[in-house]
Amino acid sequence: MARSVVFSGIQPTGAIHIGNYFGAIKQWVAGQDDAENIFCLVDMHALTVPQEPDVLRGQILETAMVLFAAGIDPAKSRLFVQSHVREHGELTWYLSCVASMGQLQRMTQFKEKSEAQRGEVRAGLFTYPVLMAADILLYRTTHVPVGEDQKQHVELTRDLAQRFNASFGDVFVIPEPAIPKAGARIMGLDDPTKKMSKSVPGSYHAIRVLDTPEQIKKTVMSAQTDSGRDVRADPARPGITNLLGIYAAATGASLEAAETHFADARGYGDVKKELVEILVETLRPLRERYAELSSDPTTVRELLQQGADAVRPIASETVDRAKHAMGVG
Ligand code: AQP
Repeated sequence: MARSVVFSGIQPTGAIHIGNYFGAIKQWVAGQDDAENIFCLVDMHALTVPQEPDVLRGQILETAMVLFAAGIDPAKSRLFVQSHVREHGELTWYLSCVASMGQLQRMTQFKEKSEAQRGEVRAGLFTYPVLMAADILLYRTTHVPVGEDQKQHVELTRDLAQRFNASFGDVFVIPEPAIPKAGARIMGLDDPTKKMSKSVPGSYHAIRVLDTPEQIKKTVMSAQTDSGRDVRADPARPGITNLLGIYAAATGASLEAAETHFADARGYGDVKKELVEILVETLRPLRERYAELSSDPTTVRELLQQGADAVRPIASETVDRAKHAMGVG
């Protein structure tokens, strides 16, 4: 049977936090032997919202180092930067001649994000899902691990691929969304009703994987909690539910097991103290490997070039086939 090809992307839009780590990166590392994995630093996607060029450049390298430090192994998986493979932009054009405006207007993420850009909504934000479709289709991807919030974009990718194949012949593999099991959706510590995000400012919003033990302690101890002392997951008490979710994600326990573990806790303070210790220890190896890698950025840049060199021929062949099928090139 043909091996699965799994494509995953991450935006270099800020410091990687434990939501990215527990929700995605940790699972990417664990799945490296199960399929052919392609990991892409989607820097072109990052440009759909304003970025400072030098800051962005630094974030691309830092995100790569975090991924290698977390255990992405260049001997097993491909890790590269999207803009290093020109075919991403090229296929986007051909697919955008198949996509309809109506389809793109129905994307809920565009509606949400364009609210934030009120006044000057960028065309790139509108066509972002077509670039994402190109990312996926270039590599004959069979599976795309995505959270619920990105599922609509994978459906669009499938639709574009099916439409293209129906009009021009069998060029694209139709990918399947793979919704990860234990949906570890980590919320902001300053506001547990909002998803933890790289681009949300504020020192007490996120725990970054490179935070020092002191920073982790400060952020966890300042986490917003709810009224009452019961250590129990409950949608009406998002603060403690989030802390229990982080504990569960860090230890590999279920949410129920986390509740049982803290059954004798005297209040939120006990939970927070233990959480600090667990997070510091869980993230320690990553932080140490990052320190080694960051002393040798040249090697990391070389690894990224090798990743791009390895995937480019696949991308190039797909674009050539698509162009030829459409009657150009
Ligand atoms: N809070 C979260 N909990 C669980 N998983 C999360 N992911 C992101 N935030 C959480 C997962 O991390 C992977 C890479 O994310 P991305 O950079 O491609 O997209 P994102 O969801 O937009 O990430 P951020 O941190 O919220 O960044 P910004 O602020 O730039 O938008 C994805 O698999 C995502 O599900």
